Amino acid sequence: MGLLDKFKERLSKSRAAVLGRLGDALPGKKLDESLFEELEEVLIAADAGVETSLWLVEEVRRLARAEKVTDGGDLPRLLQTAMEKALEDCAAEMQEADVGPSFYLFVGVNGVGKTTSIGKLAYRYRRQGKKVLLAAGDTFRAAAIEQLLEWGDRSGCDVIRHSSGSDPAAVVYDAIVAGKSRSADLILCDTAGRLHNKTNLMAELAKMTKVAARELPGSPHEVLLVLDGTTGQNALSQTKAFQEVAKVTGIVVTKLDGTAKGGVILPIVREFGVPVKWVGLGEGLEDLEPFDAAAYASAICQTG
Ligand SMILES: Nc1nc2c(ncn2[C@@H]2O[C@H](COP(=O)(O)OP(=O)(O)OP(=O)(O)O)[C@@H](O)[C@H]2O)c(=O)[nH]1
Ligand SMILES: [Mg+2]
Repeated sequence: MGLLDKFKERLSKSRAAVLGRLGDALPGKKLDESLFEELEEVLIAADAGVETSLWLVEEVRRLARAEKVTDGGDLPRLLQTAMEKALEDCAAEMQEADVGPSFYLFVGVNGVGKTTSIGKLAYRYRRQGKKVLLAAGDTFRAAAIEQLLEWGDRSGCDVIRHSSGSDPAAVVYDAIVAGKSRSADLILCDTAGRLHNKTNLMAELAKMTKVAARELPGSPHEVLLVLDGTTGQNALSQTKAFQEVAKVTGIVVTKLDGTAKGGVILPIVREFGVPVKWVGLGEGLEDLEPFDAAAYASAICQTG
């Protein structure tokens, strides 16, 4: 299945929340203020956020005027264009080290899909022929290390680990030493799920970053904030909180399959200016895809 088809299939509930709510009766309807108002309500209900929804409607209004379009049947196409514009700065490229391994740190609150996303990404990079090491930086939750070991098995990657309860910064140190001596291309580092108001856990994150920067200058090359797409607006407050304590360079939005809240990607990108780099579209090994703004906009706005 191609990327566009996969986005269309997995984002079908989010499409239903936007296009489905606007109704099949768009063609023939007048593209007037009452339809714009309806669009605004639908976008807000689909978790696009108030500010971004207003921006999208204004953009659609502007496009309609410029193209002298007056039929409701054109609305999905105009909305698609507006969404693409909202997401235009969203290049999914991952930053890489000039020499030595690239070190990527995954952060986020509990249960959002950090460990799963690491496993999927490891599998993807392995298939590209890259040498990938996993670092079991979640020493806090019981069974977190075993869970990462399992993903190591599934993706064919070694896991650097210490015992449960040990200092995660020491895991970072060892993973970087191992990564250098084994000529790894990538180190993907797990962390414990943490609430942004737990200061000790946030301080721990700072220490991990500091050790990485010291042992591997230029790292972490990416700090990826993982957000659960099913939590809608909550994802926005998490982004704000994590941005205040960590240099978030990209976002992974998980669990977009089977949720109607996929509109949340729009305000994340527009209001925080952080690119969404990856999206989780299911629980399988191959269900992490690079975020593609055009495919996303098309999946939300096009039927058939
Ligand atoms: N449907 C679906 N489920 C997902 C996706 N990504 C992760 N999950 C599920 O979400 C649950 C939590 O995933 P984890 O990877 O353990 O989350 P975590 O952030 O590491 O959790 P903690 O380590 O407890 O903080 C698991 O049951 C995953 O299978 C996704 O893209 N789609
Ligand atoms: Mg985890």
